[in-house]
Amino acid sequence: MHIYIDGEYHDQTTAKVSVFDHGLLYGDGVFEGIRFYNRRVFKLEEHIDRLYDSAKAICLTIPIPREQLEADLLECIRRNELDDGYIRLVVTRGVGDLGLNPKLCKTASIIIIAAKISLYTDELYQRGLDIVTCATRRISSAALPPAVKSLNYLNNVLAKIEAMQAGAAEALMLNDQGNIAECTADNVFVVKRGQIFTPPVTAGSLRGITRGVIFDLCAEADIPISEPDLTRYDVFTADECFLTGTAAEVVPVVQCDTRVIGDGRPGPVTQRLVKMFRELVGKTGTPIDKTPLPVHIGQAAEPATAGAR
Ligand code: PXG
Repeated sequence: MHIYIDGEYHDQTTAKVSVFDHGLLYGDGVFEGIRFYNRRVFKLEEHIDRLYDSAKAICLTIPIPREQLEADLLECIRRNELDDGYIRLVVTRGVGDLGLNPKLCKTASIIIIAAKISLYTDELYQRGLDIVTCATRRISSAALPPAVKSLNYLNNVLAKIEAMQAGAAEALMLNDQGNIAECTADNVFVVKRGQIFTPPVTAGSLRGITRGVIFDLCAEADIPISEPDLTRYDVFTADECFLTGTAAEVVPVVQCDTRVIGDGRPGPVTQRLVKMFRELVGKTGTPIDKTPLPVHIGQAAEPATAGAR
């Protein structure tokens, strides 16, 4: 594995960060999880935009321009010789003092890992997930803007532990008002009488890029979609439910807190969106391979020297 750290490549055993890195000491940093399919990076611009926005929101300067970061990311995938996979792009505050003050960290560190990922088994995608509501509430947006994809995932990790302890695949996280925010790394959608509903991002969810794709697909397929506040009742009584995320993609949910959703099988709207999503990821995205410069017919491939003229 070729892992990028601040412009240099390391293998898995030598790819290390300092114990003084504030990403480790304080969870001070931001990240993105990005997929590539069929040698194309899915929604690269959107992920890079979100990364720079997250960084800006926490006053973190990413030390290279976005064009350079994109080029480095594509190079990292090429070096790892993968056609399909997952990128973890991390920007930490960098090495500093044993104190919170981020000003003492001279430069942010950039890490790029390209690897394979599979979150759930094929069988779970076919059958659908069981989820449970967890007692851990989503951190209030007044405490930490949920739009910032920060290295602070303890809130989500605690929720995931609760789900695992209950034998469920995912945890449904509520906000301080008791409305649905999201799952631990996925946005939540319900289908009722042919319409799709998902919580507004102001309810405490990340503005997921896959969530955005669902809005685009709904527009294309003429499926009404809106963002009202949702409660557990809406999930229990939904005809269908599904989750979206870069890692999870689009995954059906068939049970929540022992209530069977719909007829207990992935529903037609979910299946249609899964199919549309699969088609989209297969045919769109930023090519990993460098595009060769066009050679125009009748034009010499080599530039003519002065003497030849
Ligand atoms: N909510 C949260 C809290 C997330 O972390 C999503 C929603 C879905 O967003 P996207 O943009 O991916 O549609 C996420 C995404 C991982 C992993 O390794 C986590 C995410 C993405 C990729 C990998 O657990 N979180």
